[in-house]
Amino acid sequence: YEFTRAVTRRPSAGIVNGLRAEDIGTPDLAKMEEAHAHYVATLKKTGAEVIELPALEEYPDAVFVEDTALCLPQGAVMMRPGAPTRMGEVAEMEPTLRRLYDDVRRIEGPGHIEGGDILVTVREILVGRSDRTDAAGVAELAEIVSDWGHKLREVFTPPGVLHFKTDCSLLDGETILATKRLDASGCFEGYRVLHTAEGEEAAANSIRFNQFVLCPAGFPRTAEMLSNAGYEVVQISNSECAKLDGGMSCLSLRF
Ligand code: CIR
Repeated sequence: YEFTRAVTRRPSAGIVNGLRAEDIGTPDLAKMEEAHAHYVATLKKTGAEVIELPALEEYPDAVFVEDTALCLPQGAVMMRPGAPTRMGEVAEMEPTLRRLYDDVRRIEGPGHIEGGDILVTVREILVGRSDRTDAAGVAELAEIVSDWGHKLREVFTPPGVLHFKTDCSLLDGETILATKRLDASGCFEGYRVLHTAEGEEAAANSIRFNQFVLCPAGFPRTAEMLSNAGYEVVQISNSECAKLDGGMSCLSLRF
């Protein structure tokens, strides 16, 4: 949760065609751009360098850069998205990470894995199997990160939930914010877990970035619980990304 860099990508007009589990309306580009600018400004306010990549019209979901790579201190791993329309986003991200890292590896397949299913904690890397991340993808990542001395543990994303991190986020070295439904799976044993408030499950996709916890706006009870627990909460509008099942973590690579 302590980072010196982030990579983001500006949303494009293509977002109207972004993937979604359920159609709850068309995202509005101007509103998404405004929220995105607030998000980037908040990351920058911590003193981190934010590399802002240009919009990509041809990939409707390209604003959700988190799914394209895993960035660790030792190197970066290019993902292999389970969503066919998102596969090309990985090659668009790779040159940027090659400039920043000496060691860049690739998930070659046949498995699939998306960054949204990966939660890096201080002690291990948790990867949730989901509709986008399969056993072969997890196994290939496990082999790569073991070269770098990391332990990987395979867990499960609840049915009907897009990504593992849709339902959880790391708050500090020992604390995780999670929905009750995900915590009930037992995957966070040994951690301190704070639950999102009832009916505010979408607040689980927050991020701790240096001194701030960036939370989607509109979940007042969870935001209050976090500030009472001592976290400095910044609420960012997520109305447009939410239409595409996206949240705070999806919008950046952090390292
Ligand atoms: C998708 O379905 O792939 C995008 N509409 C949303 C991706 C959200 N990414 C994330 O949670 N890491």
